[in-house]
Amino acid sequence: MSRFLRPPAGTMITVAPTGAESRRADVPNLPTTPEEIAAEAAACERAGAAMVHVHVRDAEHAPTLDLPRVRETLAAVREACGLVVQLSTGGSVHDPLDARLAVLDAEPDSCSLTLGTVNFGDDVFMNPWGFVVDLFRAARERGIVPEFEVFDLGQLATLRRLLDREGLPAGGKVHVDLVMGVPGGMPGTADTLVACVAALPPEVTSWSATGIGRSHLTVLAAALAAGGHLRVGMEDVLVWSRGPEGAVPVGSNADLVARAAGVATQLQRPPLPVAAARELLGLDAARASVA
Ligand code: KMH
Ligand code: ZN
Repeated sequence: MSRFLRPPAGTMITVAPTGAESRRADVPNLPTTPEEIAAEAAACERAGAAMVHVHVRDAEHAPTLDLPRVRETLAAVREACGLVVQLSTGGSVHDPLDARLAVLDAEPDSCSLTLGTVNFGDDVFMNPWGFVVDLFRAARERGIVPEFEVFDLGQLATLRRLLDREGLPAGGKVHVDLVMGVPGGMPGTADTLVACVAALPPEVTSWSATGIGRSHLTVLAAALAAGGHLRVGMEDVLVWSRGPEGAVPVGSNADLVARAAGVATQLQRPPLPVAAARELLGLDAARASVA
């Protein structure tokens, strides 16, 4: 329980601006072009984010893992801001495993690494054990730091198995993101979050939480209270508030980051600067391990 007694002094805020699920036709302010994603990332850095979780879209705004387009998007983000760049290896539920692995060739600072297969709405998000191991090894060979995405509590047992068999990732830090509230995954409730935190392997050096859809604010508040970091963004939530007048849509990713930063600051866990996030994630050590 000691991790509850000494919460981290700051809050690392990750923004996930785009995702693979929402259609631009339905969400006109969803950033999808390299320029839009880069500009949104820069605005989010000013609002308090330290890392950006990037999904790439093609010229028709559809999800793509096309490597030249991935490289172009990453280059635009790096040109526009100093955020830690995390590339999604989850892609969309329709992407083949080999293409999801190949995005590491774009050399992001970090990559998502989901620890198991999960129902995902009416679809299935495939992450078989062999793929988890391949992705872990490929990231370590390249000095890329994985963020372990956990959609269900049982996936923490898979993290235990992975660390036992493969050892620590590049850089030696172990960062977990609890993704809560996906239809098919664990619910986005405070008691579920606390159960996950209690089940984190001792090698875990930091964790964050992401509340999908209606669970967004519950998970944000619970994560801060339990000593975690945050992920917010239009990949995860498109409704800013609900009231008698109906649902108010999210204005921008930077609005979501600013709200999270404000709550974190009120709780004396202000946003971590990028340099502190790099240290937290072991990025420089990871890079040095392959230099
Ligand atoms: N789009 C989801 C199927 C990740 O980025 O690694 C998977 C996802 C997780 O978003
Ligand atoms: Zn994602």
